Amino acid sequence: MHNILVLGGTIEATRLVAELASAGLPCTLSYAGRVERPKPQPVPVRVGGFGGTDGLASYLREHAITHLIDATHPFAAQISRNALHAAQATGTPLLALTRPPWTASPGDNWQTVPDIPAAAAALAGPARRILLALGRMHLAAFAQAPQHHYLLRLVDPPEAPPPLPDHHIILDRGPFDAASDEALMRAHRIDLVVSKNAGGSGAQAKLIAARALGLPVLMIDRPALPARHETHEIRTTLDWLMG
Ligand code: 3Y8
Ligand code: NAP
Repeated sequence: MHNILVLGGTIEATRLVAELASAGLPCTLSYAGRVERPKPQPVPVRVGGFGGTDGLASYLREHAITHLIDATHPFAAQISRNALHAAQATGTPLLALTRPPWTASPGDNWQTVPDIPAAAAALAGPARRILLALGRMHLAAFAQAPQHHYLLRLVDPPEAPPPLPDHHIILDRGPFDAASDEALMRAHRIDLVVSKNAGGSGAQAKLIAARALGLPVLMIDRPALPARHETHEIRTTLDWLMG
C-alpha cells in the first residue's frame, strides 16, 4: 500500500499530485510555508518545516511513508539535502523530480554568475532599471548596489521595506506569460533582468520577454546538490512509484 510524501512548491509537484489524486494513490504534499496562501491542491497538504533531517526522518517513520518524492525548486538546496539524508537514514525510497536548467538560445544575452552574492557584486556600475524577479528571500544581498532602480516581483508583501532605496514592488505569483512580462518590462523601462536558473516553464516568461526586447539577463546558476536518483519526467516518476 502506497503512502507517498511529495516535497512541493513547484509546478511539477502540482502536476504530479494531480496525477496521484486521479490514480487514487495516497499522498501528502508538503510546503515550507513560505507564502501566506499556498495554492489549493487535490490532496492533503502539510505546511511548515520538519525540523531538519532528523525531523523529516521522524515524519517518514511516524507516517509510514513508503515513497519520498523531492519535487522542490532547484534553489531549495537545504530541503533536498535533508530529504536525501532522511531517506537514507530510514531506508525510504527517494526520487527527485526536477527540471533541467535553462540554456541560452541564439538571441539571448546572458551573463552567468554562480550564486546570489555574485549577482549583487556584478551590479557595480552606473544606475540601471532592473527587474529583480527572485522573490522576497534574497533582497538584502542587493543592498550593496543601491544605485539602481529595482522592480521587485514578490508573492507576498515584504514584512519590512526592502533595503533598496529606489524600488517598486509588484505582487504576483507565477506561472507567468511572456506577453505580460514583456508589457511589464516595457512599462517599467527595464534594461536588465536578474533571474535564478530555475528551469521549467513557470518562471521562463521573463527570459522570453528579455529576448524579445533585446535585454541582457544576469543568470544565477543553481546551487550544487548531492547525487541522488533524479528524473525530469512525471511519467517516469509514476512508473517508479508503481514499480
Ligand atoms: C511556497 C507555492 C505551482 C507552483 C508555482 C515553479 C513555478 C510559479 C515562478 C519571477 C520568478 C521565484 C519564486 C517563482 C515561481 C512557480 C511555482 C514559482 C519565482 C510558489 C509557492 C511557494 C513559493 C515560494 C517562493 C519563494 C521564491 C520563489 C517567487 C504556491 C508560489 C522567485 C523563484 O515571497 C517569497 O517569500 C517567495 C519565496 C521561495 C524564491 C525566493 O527565494 O524568494 N518561490 N512560490 C512554497 C512553500 O511554502 O513550500 O504555489 O502557492 C510556487 C511557485 N513559484 O504549483 O503552480 O515551478 O518554479 N517562485 C525563482 O524561480 O526564481 C518567481 O517572478 O519571474
Ligand atoms: P530550503 O532553503 O531548501 O529549505 C529551508 C528549510 O525550509 C528546510 O530545511 C525545511 O525546514 C523547510 N522546507 C523547505 N521546503 C520545504 C517543503 N517543501 N516542505 C517542508 N519544509 C520545507 O528551501 P527554500 O529555498 O526556502 O524553498 C522553500 C519552498 O519554496 C520549497 O517548497 C521550494 O520548493 C519552494 N520554492 C523555492 C524557490 C526558491 O527559489 N528557493 C522557488 C520556488 C519554490 P526544516 O529544516 O525545519 O525541515
